[in-house]
Order: sequence, then C-alpha cells, then structure tokens
Amino acid sequence: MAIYIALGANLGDRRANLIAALEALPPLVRVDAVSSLYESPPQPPSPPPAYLNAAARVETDLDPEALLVHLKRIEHDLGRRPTVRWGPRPIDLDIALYDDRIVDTRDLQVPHPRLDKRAFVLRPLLDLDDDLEHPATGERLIDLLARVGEADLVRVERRGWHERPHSSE
Ligand code: A4P
Ligand code: MG
Repeated sequence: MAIYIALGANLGDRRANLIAALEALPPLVRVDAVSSLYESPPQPPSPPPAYLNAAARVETDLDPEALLVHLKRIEHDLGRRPTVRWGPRPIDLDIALYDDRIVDTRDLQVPHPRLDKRAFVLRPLLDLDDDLEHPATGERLIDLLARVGEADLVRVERRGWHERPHSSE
C-alpha cells in the first residue's frame, strides 16, 4: 500500500491549478507518480465547468491529520475559499487512501468516503496501481469501477502531463 491523493479542479486554469498543487506538495510530501488527466461533468450533476481530475501516489512522514492540514493550506494558497459544499473550486485535494489505514473522525475519513462511487477517483488510482483494494471492505478498486462505470470520464492527457507544456491530444 501507499498514500494516494485525489486532485480535482473546476475553476480558473484547471490544469495549471493541478500542476501548482503538485508542485506545492514537496518537500513535506514527495510525489512518486501521477496518473493521467481526466475530465468529467460535475457529480452530482450541476452547471459546468467540468472537472479535471488526477491522482498522485506520495510518500510522507506526516500522519493523516497533519497531511490534511498540509492539503488544506495548499488549497487556501491556491485561492480556494470556503463556499457551498460541492461548489466549484480552483482546487480540491483529498486523501483517497493512506496505506491500509482506516480513519473516521469528525474532520477526516480515510479512505475517502465517496471513493467507491466515483469513477473520477477510481480510474486515476487504478492508473497508478491496478491491484489496489479498499482497506475497509477488501473490494478491488477495479471491481468498484466496473460497478459505477466510467462512461462520463474522458482521458484528456496521458501520464507525464504535469511535466509537459499543454498540448491537445
Ligand atoms: N474530509 C474528510 N475526509 C477527508 C479526506 N479523506 N480528504 C473533510 C480530504 N478532506 C476530508 O472537504 C470538506 C471537509 O471534508 C474537509 O474540511 C475535511 O475536514 P472540502 O474539500 O473542504 O469540501 P468539498 O470538497 O466541497 O467537500 P467534500 O466532501 O470533500 O466533497 P468531495 O466529496 O470531495 O466532492 N465531480 C467531478 N466530476 N470531479 C470532482 O473532483 N468533486 C466534488 C467534491 C464534487 N463533484 C465532483 C468532484
Ligand atoms: Mg475535498
């Protein structure tokens, strides 16, 4: 197992926001690998803009609570301000998985509680490691993805996108 962060953006220069977030993670959080980049309509359905999503496999000595604080700080630095739940945001950084740990406190649930219903989280995680399992249920993420379907999800750039200048494929 390892630690996986799910990234999403649906405001401003979405791709640039995701890259800025990845660059803001070190040195406290080292980025091992980044998934392909995907686009999908907001879920639950709401007016555009669409989201860009990706996932990163990371290494860190921060415990889950300290990692959440770090992610919230990056979100804030990138201009995110609290709005309505599920409202549009320049950047959303969630702890998807933290090894095989299960955390369930008021402020933090790991694995992310809606992971199993979201192709835009499952597909990027599976890009990174195709044998991942849900630590609480033991279900394979590949089976969860088959259940939710990924028809709404478009892969817009292959792995390595965050190191390349923008180009349309
Ligand atoms: N929190 C609890 N567990 C976690 C965790 N594992 N990682 C708490 C990060 N945060 C966690 O989150 C609200 C609170 O959740 C945090 O303060 C933290 O204490 P937030 O990011 O501030 O607000 P939010 O993102 O609006 O709420 P939430 O519940 O995280 O929303 P989701 O579930 O992340 O949904 N559609 C598409 N296509 N792509 C998307 O990326 N994202 C959302 C946001 C909705 N629709 C989307 C997408
Ligand atoms: Mg969030």
